Amino acid sequence: MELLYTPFSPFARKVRVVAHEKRLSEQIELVLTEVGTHVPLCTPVHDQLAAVTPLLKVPVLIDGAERLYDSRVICEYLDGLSDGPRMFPEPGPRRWRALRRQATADGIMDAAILCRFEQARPVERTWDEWLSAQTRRILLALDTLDRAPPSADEFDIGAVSVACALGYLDFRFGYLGWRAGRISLARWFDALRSRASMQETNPGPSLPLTSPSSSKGAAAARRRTTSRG
Ligand SMILES: N[C@@H](CCC(=O)N[C@@H](CS)C(=O)NCC(=O)O)C(=O)O
Repeated sequence: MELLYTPFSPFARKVRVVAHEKRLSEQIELVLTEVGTHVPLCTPVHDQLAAVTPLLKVPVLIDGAERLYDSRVICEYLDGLSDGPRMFPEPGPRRWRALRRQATADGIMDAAILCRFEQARPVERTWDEWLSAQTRRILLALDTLDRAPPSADEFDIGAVSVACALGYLDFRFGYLGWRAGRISLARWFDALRSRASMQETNPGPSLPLTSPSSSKGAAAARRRTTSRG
């Protein structure tokens, strides 16, 4: 199998964590793929991606004739491929809880990535209200997760998604200080970070804690902006 990915994509990380938990990592070749605002549309790079996904986003999993996207679909596909721990519980309260957590965490990642694209614009074209609206969405979702974080025995797709969202906030949005006032969620995440699947997919050291709302911070955030999530 081939996984089209970028190293910092939290959505690709979800897939890589699930692959690790299902003991499938060795069967998956990681294929570094260019995506993002810096790649002009209608280039050969986009044509290659368009051949496997009309959405021009990673992750994409290629398994023989299968072309699978997005992260939710790929994770469920991998869950069915091996006997490793079950990531998508059977229908019932536990499943809906896991899927709702996945939706909440994916929403955090979507909003965070929209912020990254907005921060990549020239200063004079940055839409501050839009950035604030996305940030509000992230903070509200974090509050929801903090009220009922996954329990220690729930390392399912909901927990994986939440862990990847929080890891991404630590990596790119340290200035948000998401742990403040969210003790339950912070404790849960800090206990889980040592898990092998999380360690092996860690994007590396966090970037400096800089707020793009200050002009200096904005310049720094823009300098750090890359295509990779
Ligand atoms: N809902 C999708 C989201 C995937 C996504 O947003 N991927 C980002 C990288 S983190 C991407 O490829 N963005 C490229 C673009 O928007 O041009 C999933 O779950 O896989």
